[in-house]
Amino acid sequence: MDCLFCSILEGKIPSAKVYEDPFVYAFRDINPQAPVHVLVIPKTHLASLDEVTAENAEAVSHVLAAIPRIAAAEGLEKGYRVITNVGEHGCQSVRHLHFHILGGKQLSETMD
Ligand code: DGP
Repeated sequence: MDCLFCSILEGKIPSAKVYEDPFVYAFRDINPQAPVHVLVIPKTHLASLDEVTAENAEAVSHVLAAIPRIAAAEGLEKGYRVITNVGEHGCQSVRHLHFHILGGKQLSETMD
């Protein structure tokens, strides 16, 4: 399977690691949209949130549990935004489930 983020997980493509545990990997976005822009991914390949079910949701729960710890380590005590893009209308460009953490400045009120 040809997946960019799986290649990052395997170390075939370098990345700026921010956090790692047995289930989760987080690294800096190559094209940051905010002073802090971190991508948080499950080590299990899921193409997007569309593939999450009750049976595999544990992989996602580890990601969600890691996010506040990553945000705190990044100094985002004033707040941050978490986004996951899904599919064409969501402008998802990498088909491995990932959550963007954006922060380090006052973010806009609009999300579209
Ligand atoms: P999305 O549009 O939601 O699928 O976000 C994909 C993000 O992945 C986008 O913000 C740019 C980032 N990205 C793409 N290729 C690479 C890469 O090779 N390394 C890193 N660190 N980020 C990447």
